[in-house]
Amino acid sequence: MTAADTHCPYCALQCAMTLTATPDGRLPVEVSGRDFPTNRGGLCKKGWTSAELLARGDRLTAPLMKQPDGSFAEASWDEVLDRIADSVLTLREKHGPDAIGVFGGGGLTNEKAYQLGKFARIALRTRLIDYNGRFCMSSAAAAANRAFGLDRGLPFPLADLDTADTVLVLGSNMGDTMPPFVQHLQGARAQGGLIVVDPRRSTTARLADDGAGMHVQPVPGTDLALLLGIAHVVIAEELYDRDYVDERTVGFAAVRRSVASWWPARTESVTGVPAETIRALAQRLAGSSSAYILTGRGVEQHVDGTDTATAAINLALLLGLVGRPGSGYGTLTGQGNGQGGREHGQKSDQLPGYRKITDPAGRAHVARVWGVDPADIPSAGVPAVQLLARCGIDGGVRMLMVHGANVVVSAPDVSQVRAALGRLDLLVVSDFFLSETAQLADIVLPVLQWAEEEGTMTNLEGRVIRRRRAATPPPGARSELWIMRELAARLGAPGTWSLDPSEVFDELARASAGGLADYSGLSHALLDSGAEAHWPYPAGSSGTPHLFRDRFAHDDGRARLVAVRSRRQETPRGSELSLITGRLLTHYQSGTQTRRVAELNDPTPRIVAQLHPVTARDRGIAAGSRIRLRNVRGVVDAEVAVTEDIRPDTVFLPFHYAGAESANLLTSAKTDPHSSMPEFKNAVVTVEAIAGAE
Ligand SMILES: Nc1nc2c(c(=O)[nH]1)N[C@H]1C(S)=C(S)[C@@H](COP(=O)(O)OP(=O)(O)OC[C@H]3O[C@@H](n4cnc5c(=O)[nH]c(N)nc54)[C@H](O)[C@@H]3O)O[C@H]1N2
Ligand SMILES: Nc1nc2c(c(=O)[nH]1)N[C@H]1C(S)=C(S)[C@@H](COP(=O)(O)OP(=O)(O)OC[C@H]3O[C@@H](n4cnc5c(=O)[nH]c(N)nc54)[C@H](O)[C@@H]3O)O[C@H]1N2
Ligand code: SF4
Ligand SMILES: [Mo]
Repeated sequence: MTAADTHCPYCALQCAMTLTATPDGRLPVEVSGRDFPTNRGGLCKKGWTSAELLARGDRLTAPLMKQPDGSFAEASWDEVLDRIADSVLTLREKHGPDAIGVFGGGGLTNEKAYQLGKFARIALRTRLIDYNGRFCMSSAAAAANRAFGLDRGLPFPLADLDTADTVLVLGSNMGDTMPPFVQHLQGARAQGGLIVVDPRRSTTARLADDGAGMHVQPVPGTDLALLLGIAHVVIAEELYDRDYVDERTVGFAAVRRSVASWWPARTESVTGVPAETIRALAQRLAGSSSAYILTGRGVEQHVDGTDTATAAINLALLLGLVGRPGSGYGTLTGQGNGQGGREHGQKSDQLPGYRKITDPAGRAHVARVWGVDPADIPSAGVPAVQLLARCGIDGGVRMLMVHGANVVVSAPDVSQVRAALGRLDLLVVSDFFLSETAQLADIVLPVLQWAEEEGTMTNLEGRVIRRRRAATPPPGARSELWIMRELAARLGAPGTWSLDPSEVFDELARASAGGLADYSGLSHALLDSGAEAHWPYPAGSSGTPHLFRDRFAHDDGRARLVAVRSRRQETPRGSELSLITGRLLTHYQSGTQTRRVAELNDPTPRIVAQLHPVTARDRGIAAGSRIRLRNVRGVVDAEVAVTEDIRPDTVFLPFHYAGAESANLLTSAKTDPHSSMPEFKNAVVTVEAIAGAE
């Protein structure tokens, strides 16, 4: 047996595991947990069962081409690659390069994400690339960039949390979404200092029971007001850290003015959180010797998500938490490579190393590494929602390539997305299973799964880690590096297109040199030697586990306190309810992977809505019966779980299900003006019993 030390294919905690396979790499592969600072040997059920997917019979093993009758037929690689290249050349000739779009993913390795950004710009020559990370951490990223001049999920190693006495968790449910994370909250729980803000009594909120802390249950979408209210108390009661604010920040006066009118009683009237609780929160945070503020998707996936994350950062800065040992602010990245996936050029406005695509010096540097003229690098594209909306419209995108996303399940307002994809001349989807998006494709390209490839990922702490190959891929499947090289050759593209992930990494490292996310001191060999590798890791350095200790990344070294205002979001009227969406323990994202593992799927094979008993009674809805959620965008029928865990004015749906059970039939494609994050966590719906249903 041979063993490979690697990391889980799923979330950003990137728990360490060892995969043991037969010497010839044949299946089955065994999974065991491995000691590592984030998981300390623990894995959640998704990690334990991850290798099952390697052996699935419905794995894609040959390219597929859509037939006139709508069915798929297997095709040779030459056939599909020629057809894709021909389409690119024809469309480019007829409509210009922006007739072609690329949609990437935060699950891709750094090497693939880097190569995809380069492929879009200098092989396809389009400016239109963006990715599903836009749906994930973009609001927190925009807020951190604005405040600190740099965005890394956690600017400190996760293990720092262990000794905290207070942790304020805003809209994250890591008890379900990153179970091994919970061990890092034990210190705060022991001190009675775990504070969880969530309209739902989530698994994580429950961890604050029995003296371990507090669950604060605001009206959905009012977190910004709540944070302004806490900041009001911090300033009014002079609980803020005056020296820190003077020495390390700018913008205090404007923030003081912006929170002046958010006295506790007014904040209570908007958020539903009692005024005494708001005061107690401010006092607890200010009185702690070791406090952390963390945000998750619950507060970020809103049209005011950037401002809400900004308000959380303002609070952390007022209290002097950021960059100080034993305290901090951070956001939890989501996808396996949610962090690295956006540092190397998949984002519509960025080049490798987190460079702005509009920065002439950055363009010149990257152009040198790519072997092209800076003028040959296109300008900024458009963010994910806008990219999807351009599909098939006049003068818009005619061909879309999707790598690592299942947009007809996970994008907002999915009936529009489905219609848009249907209007394309050519949809090309790379995946290892026939996802719902792949089912709509004209061409499906079978690619490798995590345990079949080498590469690197960057976890929620900005730590760069190695993914290692443990199993032989099925004959017929190809690496995405190979697909890009083949297409680049057919398109006569400049540049080098290596198949070797370690060579691609070296090029990425050079391209990132001097950028904010500088990987230039890193290589596969260095990572294999066991080096701790938190970026920025410039050549000659030993990395940066702790950011902002001495200075922030703005030119003057100071953080920006940014005054933000609470604007009214769409709120329910009459008998309408707020719909919030989120995740379940055993499903992952659009479910392509986890719906295929019996142990993960069987607990919740169908969509179940959470509804408060009073709300159910008012509508004549019995526990376990079926209900209909409806708004202007769509209709979803679901089984109902009647539970006091949710506010009476709110209904919760998981978004892991496809087709008629997709929660995103109801969500809106309106986006945040700073981050272009859609409003996943707040929609208005009516809820009724389905007549005749048991
Ligand atoms: N099991 C599992 N784990 C995962 C994933 C998965 O799909 N399944 N996905 C991974 C990814 S990509 C991500 S981004 C992370 C996400 O991880 P989390 O951010 O923890 O996940 P969510 O369940 O989307 O949202 C967290 C909580 O936000 C709450 N919420 C909803 N609306 C509001 C609001 O207006 N205010 C507040 N304060 N809270 C609100 C929800 O009730 C929910 O409990 O998880 C990662 N881990
Ligand atoms: N309503 C609602 N919607 C949401 C959210 C929410 O909270 N509520 N959360 C949003 C968030 S945070 C996220 S991150 C998105 C995620 O949404 P999706 O983009 O749909 O995420 P996945 O299901 O992980 O899709 C990844 C697809 O790529 C495939 N895949 C995995 N690895 C690779 C690879 O290396 N190469 C290729 N080519 N394919 C690969 C998988 O099989 C899968 O089909 O959903 C967003 N949508
Ligand atoms: S917490 Fe995340 S990384 Fe860890 S085993 Fe579960 S899915 Fe994998
Ligand atoms: Mo995410």
